[in-house]
Amino acid sequence: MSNKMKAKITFVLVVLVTAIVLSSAESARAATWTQKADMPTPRWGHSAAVVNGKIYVIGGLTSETGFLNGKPISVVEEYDPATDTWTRKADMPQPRGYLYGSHPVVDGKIYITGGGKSASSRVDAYDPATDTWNRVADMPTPRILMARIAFDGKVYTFGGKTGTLGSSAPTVDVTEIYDPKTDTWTEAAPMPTRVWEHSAIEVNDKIYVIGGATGQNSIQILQVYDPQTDTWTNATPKPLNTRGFSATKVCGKIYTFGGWLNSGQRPYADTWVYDPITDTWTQAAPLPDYRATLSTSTVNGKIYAIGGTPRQHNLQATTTVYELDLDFPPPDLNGDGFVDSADVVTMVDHWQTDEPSCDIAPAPCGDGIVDVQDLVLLSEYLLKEVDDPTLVAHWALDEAEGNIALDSVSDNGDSDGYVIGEPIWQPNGGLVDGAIQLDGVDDYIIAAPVLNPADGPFSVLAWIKGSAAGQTVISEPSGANWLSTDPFEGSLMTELTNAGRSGVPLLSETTITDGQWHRISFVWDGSNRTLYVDGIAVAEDVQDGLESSSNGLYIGTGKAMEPGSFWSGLIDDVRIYNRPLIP
Ligand SMILES: [Ca+2]
Ligand SMILES: [Ca+2]
Ligand SMILES: [Ca+2]
Ligand SMILES: [Ca+2]
Repeated sequence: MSNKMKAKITFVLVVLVTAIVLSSAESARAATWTQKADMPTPRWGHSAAVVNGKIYVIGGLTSETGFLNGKPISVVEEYDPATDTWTRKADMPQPRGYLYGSHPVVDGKIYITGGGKSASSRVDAYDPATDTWNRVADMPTPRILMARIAFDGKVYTFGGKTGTLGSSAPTVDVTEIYDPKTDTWTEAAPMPTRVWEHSAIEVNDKIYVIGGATGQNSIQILQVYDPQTDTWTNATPKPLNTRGFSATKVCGKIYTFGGWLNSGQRPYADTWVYDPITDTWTQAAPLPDYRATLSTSTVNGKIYAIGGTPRQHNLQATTTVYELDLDFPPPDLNGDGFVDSADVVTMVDHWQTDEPSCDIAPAPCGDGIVDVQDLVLLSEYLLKEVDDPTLVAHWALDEAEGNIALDSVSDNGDSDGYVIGEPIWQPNGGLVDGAIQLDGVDDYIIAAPVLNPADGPFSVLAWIKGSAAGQTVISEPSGANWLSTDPFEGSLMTELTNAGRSGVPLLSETTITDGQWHRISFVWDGSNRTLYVDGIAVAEDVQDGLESSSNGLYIGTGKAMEPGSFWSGLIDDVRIYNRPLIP
């Protein structure tokens, strides 16, 4: 170890000791929805914007029977999440409904584009600092039900409907951009697929235009606009096609809530999360109630879902405010179930880098640099029980008898393993408490599927002690060998690879069948796959996706249970996380 590194670690330990003494943080909590103070004015089809940590809910429609009968309103209400209080602000100059989603904010001013019952081209700017309204240049194309987003000091608007609201109102493909500096509009490349009741969110300089409807029907589509090149591409659409949903972003991921399949259908409560880095969708805690045409806003990493309608007919306007407190994992960076000195060393190894799993502060999204702030936050978790929402399965293998290997994560027993072939439990012979000893002939454990490798970044880890090459630690029945050894040297390898003919196994040159305990792991971070042995990366390559599979898992035999693929030796503490680790 260099003197520089020693100095770093010494410094780190001083910070840690100080932080532990001062710390009074609670342990991690689970993702939960909480109902907050009702909005004074019930509404649906409104829109919201965040300025200086406060949410401004603007316009929308009141309860009426029938979609076309909603009455637009001009009411503006400010919600302060810090105090859970509402304040009435200056009305819009004219009532407007059919807005949906978020209003763009540029330089602290909120821009309300179009809307109305007949499509309007009017644009008003609201300044929360002075509680005043100011009309600006009209949009070229009068519209309702468009998507809009602020980016790089401009307001981007996409698609929507023009004319008078109704089934015959034409859907338009226009991309129109407003520049507040010059008070002018310009046109950009139109949307490849014209949609309405969609949403737009910007992440890393790309604008994701999600879902919506063509004609009367919602479609599965994710159109991506690049403002730098004025070009469109398609990405993986949300698995559930919806319109009238709402979207917001937290820590570079897009969260979408509710919406409906089509008019006349009951709204969904579903929450779908898109990760632009991996181009994958996952589900998260659903809304507490069915909602369409709601607004969602993010303040300090928490999401506020406001108003909207729970019904398909007789569109009842609501006043509800639900807060989603997201579930961020504890800084157990190496995935051993503890936050301790090993994690401190990992953080120090990534000091002054932008390693995402170490960049935890300021919570919840980090700031692109691993520094003292991150270490102080890590120290708040030291010596506390870790409740990790990203741990999706954990077979401790601490049993003393029987044919069930308990999964400590699932509370309904769904992922408990069935132990076959009469292997020998070793309650005192494991690396972490007990382990299981397999005979290399017909012993293995089978478990239900816990994670689809195609769904997003994940890590799989195990302690092993074995002595024969060609054997497998973890595999998927009729799928891939997740962690196995090559038949010649007993080096760690994986068959987890992308779909199609370009997929090849990843082989290390590190022998793990030397009869010693080794911590072996596979990590896919969304763009690279890496094999680790005892904390050292032993093989890595670029891999932008992994093949979809959900057949379950074998522990201790190969995907086809070939003779020779059965593990002869000990296996302990098998863990699967749905995030990338640094094992
Ligand atoms: Ca740890
Ligand atoms: Ca940081
Ligand atoms: Ca046996
Ligand atoms: Ca164990």
